[in-house]
Amino acid sequence: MDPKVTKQLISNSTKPLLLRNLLKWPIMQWSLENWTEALKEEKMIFRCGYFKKSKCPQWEGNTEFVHGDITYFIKHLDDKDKWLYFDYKHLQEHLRNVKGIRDSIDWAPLGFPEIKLEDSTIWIGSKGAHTPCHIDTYGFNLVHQIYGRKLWLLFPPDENLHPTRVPYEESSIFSKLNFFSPSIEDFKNVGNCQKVILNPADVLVVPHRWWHYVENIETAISINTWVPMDEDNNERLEESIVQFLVKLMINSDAADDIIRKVMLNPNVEDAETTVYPCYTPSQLEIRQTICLRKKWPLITPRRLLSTCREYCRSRFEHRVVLAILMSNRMKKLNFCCNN
Ligand SMILES: O=C(O)CCC(=O)C(=O)O
Ligand SMILES: [Fe+2]
Repeated sequence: MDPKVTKQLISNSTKPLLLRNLLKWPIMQWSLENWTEALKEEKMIFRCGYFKKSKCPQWEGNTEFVHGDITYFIKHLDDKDKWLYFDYKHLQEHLRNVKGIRDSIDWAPLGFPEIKLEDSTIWIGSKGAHTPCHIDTYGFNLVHQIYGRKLWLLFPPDENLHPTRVPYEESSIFSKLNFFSPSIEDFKNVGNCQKVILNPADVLVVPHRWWHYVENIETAISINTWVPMDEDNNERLEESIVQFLVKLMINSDAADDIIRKVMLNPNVEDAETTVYPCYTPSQLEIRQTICLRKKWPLITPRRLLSTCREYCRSRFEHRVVLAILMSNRMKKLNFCCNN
């Protein structure tokens, strides 16, 4: 198929799209021995989880991190009690000089020739390694299975999978549901699941804001890229408004320690010095873990926004608030000014 047509079909897709046996990158010929040889000089960090029942998902903050290398990974592949995941690694920062990877990455057959190694992310995991169910806030996702098989469970954006979120967090919204060791009661109202098992050479298109739970059903490697969308600007704007209003609230005279605790992330001590980068899922999960452990409320941005609106209405001239909001928007989201 003409890549331009493929690009259109992918970009317009509102349901997951599975393209079987499509991409044939040279690194797909590599055996585990070839991977071991190619990565032997690389320092790696693995998320180490367990094959055990747990009430909550195995949040990143609860799992251990192990520094090692590919030989360590291979040595532990048959462990019965634990799994290892070199996950969510931007190739721009990791393995970028490994011979063969850069030249292999080619999203052109899908109509995205401009996407290179710098915009791609790699996931290398043993059987059982998984990513708790979440929504990626920005863009849509192209996933290419390189080695082994991987299970994907997908749900439409409006399915209630019990999102967890605290202010100042973006990029991902995690579900409280534990798909790795599920309890039946938690899932009694969950439906509309689409199950996909990815084989090498398959491409999965995950549309904007679809929930996904992902688990390696054997040793597996995949590479993906999130393609930005116009909608991302709205998401960023909403995030910015949330940040701004929360800051306004917690710095006001009316705010007491309880409001601060509820509104701020557990590890944000001082709102004045807070900067707002895009947080990585690891930071996000660590925060969520702390939040869950301390039994602090997890608030959705929408609820927070309405709470903030009420708060502002009762204390400020509405127009003043709007003006501040707009200037804040211009400052923080300078891409808005350029559009
Ligand atoms: O492969 C995984 O474990 C998770 C992948 C994922 O969440 C993504 O590509 O958005
Ligand atoms: Fe994701």
